[in-house]
Amino acid sequence: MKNWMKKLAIGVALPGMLLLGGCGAAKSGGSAGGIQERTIKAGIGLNEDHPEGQGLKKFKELVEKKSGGKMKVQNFYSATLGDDQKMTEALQGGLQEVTIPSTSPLVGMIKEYGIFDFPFVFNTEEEAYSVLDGKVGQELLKKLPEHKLIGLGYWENGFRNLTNSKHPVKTAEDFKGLKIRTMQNEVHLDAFKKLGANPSPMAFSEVFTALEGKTVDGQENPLATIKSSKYDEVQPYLSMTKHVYTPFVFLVSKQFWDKLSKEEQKIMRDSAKEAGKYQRDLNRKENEKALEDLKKAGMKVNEVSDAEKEKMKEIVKPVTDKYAKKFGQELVDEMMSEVEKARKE
Ligand code: TK8
Repeated sequence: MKNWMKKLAIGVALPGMLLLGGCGAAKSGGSAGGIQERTIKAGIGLNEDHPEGQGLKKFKELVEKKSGGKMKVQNFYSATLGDDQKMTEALQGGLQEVTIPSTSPLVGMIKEYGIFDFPFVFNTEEEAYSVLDGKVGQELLKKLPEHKLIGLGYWENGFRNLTNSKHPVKTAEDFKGLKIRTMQNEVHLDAFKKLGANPSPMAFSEVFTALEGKTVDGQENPLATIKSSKYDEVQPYLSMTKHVYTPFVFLVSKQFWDKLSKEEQKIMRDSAKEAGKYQRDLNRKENEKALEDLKKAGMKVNEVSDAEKEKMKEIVKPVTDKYAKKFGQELVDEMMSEVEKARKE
């Protein structure tokens, strides 16, 4: 390069670099090829020891390896960057690059995500995967870009079970009068009301304190979360209600995504997928192990019979019928036929 050209190049590049220097993620990119130095801030609500935390660690390893160390991922666990909703907004505003929230608190933004909140739809994780990784789940990912988000697939939160400080929940009757924290989600709220409980929606990071201070009697989450969040310290009863399956959705800020080259986008996509497979496998194993650990920790665990679950399902049917209309009956039917198909396989 001739000297004057160099000077010109520096003269043009320098002010731009200074301007953008404050936000590591926002360096020049565009859809040309190549890999640039990038900083990716990734945050989740759960702890590092949770399978979601371990999955995020795997994602970091993969991105850094595939990019030859140029793309760096900084992980933040335990809602240190905020709760699911707050981090999602940070992605929309371009202030954070990655988060992996439960789909449930996103229903205020994309109502159709509420179909995953219908109780007793899935019996096994595999049934859920067939819907999430199939047409229904993939169509829902396409709704994200208009909300300034990119979805790279689904990880697993899992089947939720109820814990509380009052009594074992074995029958539909036993929900009556229990003050239960729910996610910020209208289907959950209405379903628990129908069961006669007294639900109160709350961000995840407030739950431990609310349980400890007895603001609420109980909460519901997958076993791995109950263990990782140490709810056994404040909740004597664990009832295996398995009433609903919650997916995580892997989100990237669209502002950030649009700056990435095709090659960089592929690194993100492949890493999210590979780490997602790892995360789901680990999650299923951890949910099994967590049950034993929670028993050892002294929680009184009870099973709920299929007949009682059937009763609970009947009770909440008016709620699912109402929301099926709101979210789109066709979409719900599609989900159900996917489940039927998976059940036969
Ligand atoms: C963590 C949450 C959590 C969810 C909840 O950020 O809020 O109860 O189950 O896993 O997404």
